[in-house]
Amino acid sequence: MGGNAPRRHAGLWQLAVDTLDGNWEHDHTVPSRTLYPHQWSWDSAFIAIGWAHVRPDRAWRELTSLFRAQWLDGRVPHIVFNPAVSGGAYFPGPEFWASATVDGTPPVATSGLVQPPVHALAAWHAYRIAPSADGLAALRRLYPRLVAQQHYLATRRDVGGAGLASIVHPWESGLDNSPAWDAPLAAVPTEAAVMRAYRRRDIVHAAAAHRPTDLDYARFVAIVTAYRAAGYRDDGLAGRHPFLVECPLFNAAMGAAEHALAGIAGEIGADPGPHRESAARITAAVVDRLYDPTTGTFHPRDLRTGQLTPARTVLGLAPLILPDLPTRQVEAVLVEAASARFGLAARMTRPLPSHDRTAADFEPLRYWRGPSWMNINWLVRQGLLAHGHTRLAAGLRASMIELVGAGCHEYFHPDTGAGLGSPTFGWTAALLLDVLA
Ligand code: 9YW
Repeated sequence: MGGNAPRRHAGLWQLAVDTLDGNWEHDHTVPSRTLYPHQWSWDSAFIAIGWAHVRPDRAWRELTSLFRAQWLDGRVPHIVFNPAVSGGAYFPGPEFWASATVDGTPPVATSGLVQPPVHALAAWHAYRIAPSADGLAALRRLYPRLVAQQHYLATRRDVGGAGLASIVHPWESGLDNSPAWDAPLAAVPTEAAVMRAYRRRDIVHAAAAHRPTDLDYARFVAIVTAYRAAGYRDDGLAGRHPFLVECPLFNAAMGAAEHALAGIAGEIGADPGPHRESAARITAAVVDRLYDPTTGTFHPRDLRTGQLTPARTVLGLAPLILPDLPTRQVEAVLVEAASARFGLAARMTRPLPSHDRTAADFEPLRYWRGPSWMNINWLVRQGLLAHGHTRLAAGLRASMIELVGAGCHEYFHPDTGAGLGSPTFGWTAALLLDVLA
């Protein structure tokens, strides 16, 4: 194990492997034993990439168990609940989501939301790390499910009618309390009664000052309540749902997934052509709908107002993962990334923060409002590599390795590098293995 780790990082490599091992749970890996004791969708994708380096069998089991919980409509739920873990261990738990009451749901309890579709990218990446007959068989099994996932997003979630998927909840972005959601969230009606009707579990395990606020949570719960009341159906969302946004990261992931599916299709003897066409359409729509030439970066579009949301968060850099992003937008994103807002450079001390460092609402300790996260930095690094910016990619890589020297924390103080949140976090460990290899 770890035979391909550079010797000078042997200690870090082992720490990452031990962290993944400690979080492994019969057929999946928990993000964190305390905060998140179930299976999370995009965590599993990132985690599979790490497993591919040391235990490829677990990479395939991870993705297979997640897609076993796929709904009949194609959605891959953002949480798959482990029935062996007490329902009260995480809020909102299985009783709150009540997935069993909805037609077309799997036997296991799940949430009704999705997360950024980074799974095809992960499956393709994992296979190229560890190509094998078992891996190929797993790709064959996963392919129709990955296609169904994309189909769900491209059809039922195309609320704006322009070829992009809408997210119906900030949790679907994966960046729950990003300042990107402040404007659309402010319009979500919240009754005081909602705030008293439940008890948060996250602040039992993590400092409240590092987590979303109570008001954020009240709105999170109110939006799920609305979606659940409509049976998690997507028809008519525009007329009734309180939160509808086209997110640049989510849609860039959807486009990158089509590129990955083209690769997978070629490998398993299916036709890559339709995936290439979908990829080109998604990239064009991301540029057309979410790029703002006045700021030179990408912004979420709030479908309630039709406006781009003003915050310049790290979400704006995510379209770099689209290999066919036009040069003009690649260059603009590089300018944004290299500005004082994010600090990308061939020699950089700290990885990218989750929010604009120069903004008045930058909060270095609070979750997605400032701290640095490994998964976002990993995605941006993939984008830099895809566009041939190897020196910047190397600078980012070095800063990521240095950061995790503090331990496989969930997120990190963007200036001091101090570890925050869970100290043994799954995707931090997994993506550390990938950048070290
Ligand atoms: C929550 C598990 C998840 C991640 C999300 C992150 C957080 C759940 O944890 O959401 O309770 O706040 O925001 O991206 O998948 O690691």
